[in-house]
Amino acid sequence: MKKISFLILFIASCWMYSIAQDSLLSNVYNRPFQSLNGEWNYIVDPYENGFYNYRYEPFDQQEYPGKGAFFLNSKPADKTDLVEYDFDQSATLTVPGDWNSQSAYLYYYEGTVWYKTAFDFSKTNQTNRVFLYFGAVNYQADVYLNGVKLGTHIGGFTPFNFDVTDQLQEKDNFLVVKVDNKRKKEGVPTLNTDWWNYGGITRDVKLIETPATFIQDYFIQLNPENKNHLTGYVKLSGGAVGGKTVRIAIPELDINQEFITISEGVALVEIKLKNVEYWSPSTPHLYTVELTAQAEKMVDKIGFRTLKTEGHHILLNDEPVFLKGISIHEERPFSGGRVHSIEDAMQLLTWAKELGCNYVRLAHYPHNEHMVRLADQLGIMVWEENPVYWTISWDNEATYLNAENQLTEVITRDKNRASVLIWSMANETPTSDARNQFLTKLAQHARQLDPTRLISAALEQRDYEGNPSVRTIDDPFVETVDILSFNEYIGWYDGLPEKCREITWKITQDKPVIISEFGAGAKYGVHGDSLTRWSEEYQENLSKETLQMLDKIPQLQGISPWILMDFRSPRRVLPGIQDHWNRKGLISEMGEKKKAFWVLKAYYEGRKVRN
Ligand code: GCB
Repeated sequence: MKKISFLILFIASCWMYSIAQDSLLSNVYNRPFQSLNGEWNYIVDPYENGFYNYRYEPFDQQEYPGKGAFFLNSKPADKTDLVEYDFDQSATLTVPGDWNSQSAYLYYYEGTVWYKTAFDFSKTNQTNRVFLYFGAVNYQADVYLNGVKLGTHIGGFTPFNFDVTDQLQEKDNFLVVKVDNKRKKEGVPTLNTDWWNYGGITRDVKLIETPATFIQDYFIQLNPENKNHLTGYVKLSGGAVGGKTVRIAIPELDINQEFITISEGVALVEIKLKNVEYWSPSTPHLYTVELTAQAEKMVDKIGFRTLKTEGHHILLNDEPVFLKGISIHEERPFSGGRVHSIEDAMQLLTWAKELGCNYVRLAHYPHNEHMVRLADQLGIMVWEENPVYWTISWDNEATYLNAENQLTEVITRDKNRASVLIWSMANETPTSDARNQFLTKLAQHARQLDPTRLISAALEQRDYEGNPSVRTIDDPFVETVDILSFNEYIGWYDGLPEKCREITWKITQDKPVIISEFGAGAKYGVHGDSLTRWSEEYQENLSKETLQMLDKIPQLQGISPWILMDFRSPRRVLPGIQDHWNRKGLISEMGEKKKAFWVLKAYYEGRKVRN
């Protein structure tokens, strides 16, 4: 009975995909591609002169836009011709990469920058399709190929693609992208955050070639109710997709099975397994999974494990697990800026490993795909988060749809990663009816797309019945989540470190508790006694006090202190200390370990697996 209900959930989830994401390709790192990374010409356009005519009407909605429209990449026809821009004479930025850390003039810039690149492309087979894929563009991208608008994407941290088969030429293609990172009240995130609003084409850009009918997406996971069954689906797109054969092979497990697509190109998958080596932090085994459909064959590396909660325990492969974690921003060590390379992801996760972590909270937005793929390989469990942060416009339907779309895109990208345990809906959002409805709807959406993961959100703690020494989570959203998580800053924003000794916790729900944040600011190399703000000693002392306090929560199943490395934030202005850096890192941006690093490492070395 349970198995049937699970299958129904999966069927529902593939239907959700066909409605929500008609063309987003998954597994882009294992498909044939041509990279468009490199040096792109750019024009800074604070007044959006290349987008609107002087009556403030968008050029791309005019029948005859005229030469002022930047997406046309116009050139003067002769010496008398007036064209007031020239991409080819403009400077270049490296793609992928944020603009703020590539040019001193753009360090604080928030607004529109136009990017342009040129390329040739030859298909390997004339009947093939070609997709133009962006790993992420912050925040809004308007994309034009050879003078034709392909579309607009909103949301700075998730992938999107366009089918460009009909627009592509063999020679002299020009691709123009208008990137706008202005913060907006109705945006996701909204105006106010505590991180740098890095603008630009921040992740890989590539042309991906597929056969006319192709594997768009698949979801292959262990059935949480049965450790010897793989359950999921493969979804074909392009042309007539019903009644087609899809083959799944896992050579190491002697699996080679065929399935037939039933409708909308979806083939439901049920595979019996024997002798599986389950994925876990101590055995991060990944199987090579081969998927074949029509003319296409692709591989992925997938780990198999079960995940559920039982009372206040988190069970990984039926064993309780304590999440020894650290929060991470997608900020590049040493040189600054947004992380986008495998090397940078490796540096951050290597530090997490050195700290003794088996878990990372990727705050406060979806990080690049390398992070989760490396986490799969390294055996690090992951919390992924939607950028619903602080004060979103809860009543605005477009804001909700934007948040839902960003969530759909990250789930589409990462749902086959064994490391991903938790989809977090939001961070520190103030309760209200509109907010509760917004988050509940979002959580329902996540569950429909992915019935195998746990749902959470970083909530807030407060006084229990007006008593400041007893703390609780008083938030209607606790009913919806699988894991109770909250941020707390007792001893930093709330009193001094020794206040931790007075606090007791009254959490009434029998669900696992993860402390999603705690911490203190310290600048590396600043020393003082344990009550001197910004000293390493204060941070060290508060870490010790906090860990002792949190250990008294009976349901405690994990922590992810704030934060692995110092990160840029325009909110942090204290001269000589912050200088636009949030200093709560256990490691400085130059890789120097502060005293609190060793406190947490020692705690993790001695930490029991279960409470
Ligand atoms: C928080 C936020 C985080 C901030 C942190 C801080 O609660 O979730 O984004 O950076 O506090 O440093 O104040």
